[in-house]
Amino acid sequence: MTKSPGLYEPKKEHKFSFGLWTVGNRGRDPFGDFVREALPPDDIVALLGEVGAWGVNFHDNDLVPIDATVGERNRIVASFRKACERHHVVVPMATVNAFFDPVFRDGAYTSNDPAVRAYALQKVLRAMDLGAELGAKIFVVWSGRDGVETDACRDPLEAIKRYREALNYMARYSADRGYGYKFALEAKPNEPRANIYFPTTGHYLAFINTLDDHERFGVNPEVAHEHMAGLNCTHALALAWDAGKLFHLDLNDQMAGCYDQDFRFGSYNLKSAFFVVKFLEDVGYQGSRHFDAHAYRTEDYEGVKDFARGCMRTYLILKEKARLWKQDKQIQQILREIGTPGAVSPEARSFSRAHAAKLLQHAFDRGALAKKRLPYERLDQLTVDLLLGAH
Ligand code: GLT
Ligand code: MN
Ligand code: MN
Repeated sequence: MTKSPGLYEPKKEHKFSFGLWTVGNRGRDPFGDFVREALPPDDIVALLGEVGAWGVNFHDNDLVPIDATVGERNRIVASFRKACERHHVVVPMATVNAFFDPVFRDGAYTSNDPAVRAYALQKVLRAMDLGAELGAKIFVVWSGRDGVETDACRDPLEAIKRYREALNYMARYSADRGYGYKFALEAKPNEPRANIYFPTTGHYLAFINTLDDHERFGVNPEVAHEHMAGLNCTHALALAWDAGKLFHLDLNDQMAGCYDQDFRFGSYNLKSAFFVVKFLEDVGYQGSRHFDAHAYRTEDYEGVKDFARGCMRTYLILKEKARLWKQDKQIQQILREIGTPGAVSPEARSFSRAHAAKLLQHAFDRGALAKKRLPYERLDQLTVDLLLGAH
């Protein structure tokens, strides 16, 4: 197998992006304090430029402190814009932090306190202004704490209604300002609260249809969040893609049943990472390949660079593996075998009264159908061989 030089080098056209909160993550967890010093946003942009990333994303307060004056905000934005230009890094997506401050301890858009809900909305509008000023076209909504520990505190129907009102408001504001945002809703089953109202991508896909301006809304599936729920991320991506709703995505990794780990992409479950990449490349997904992950707490900033480079490199290796998978003769032979069970009769493909009548009369050879070989063991092993470089 010949590899062109630089095959695994990130290029702008790959659209790899990272959040300020990802490479800027300082390693604090519920049991231990910061292990890395704070890196100013402009320096994070320099780091991303150095490792070859295309884009940088942020929450409002990753860039502008929550209590900054207007003057401070404008100075920070001007300097950040210059850093992005200098390091050839763009801002494809922005989002809002409506979960960190204690004011959001009972959620943001679903809080029982109307003043908290209004404050959350004000914060979103300002975050949308900030993102638009720096060129963002996607606005991610991961609401964080819109959930419960006990359902005694709120009627879930009321929560859903409040959430809908907030999203409708955001879309109207974006239209009114001419921002042209596409909103990408990000699900997570739990953490930081026991149960989040919109726990999976599938929940959001159903909910979106109830929004006023529903064509402006799509989803931001995260590999780790689907895995936290014990689900298959590739299937979530497929459902979103099929609905025309795959506006953005968060690539990372996660052990099932664990806390929200946000590991380097492909670091834990390589095979599922492979199918994620294969899916995105097969369908021709054109959006950001955003890594919502952070380096192990044991690393310094050199290690953070290793982490960021690793995310992109693994993606590109898996992209190449996906190409090889489609060329592999043995794999393709099995795919042909399992995909051609004789002519597919038209009466089973689309309904008409005549088709249904014909279908109802047809005598199936159930025994023969049940005996047809499905060599998925071999197919999966060939996939494993290819991934491990043993083919
Ligand atoms: C936070 C969360 C992520 C979201 C980020 C965007 S913040 O890190 O765990 O999954 O994508 O709000
Ligand atoms: Mn996560
Ligand atoms: Mn995420």
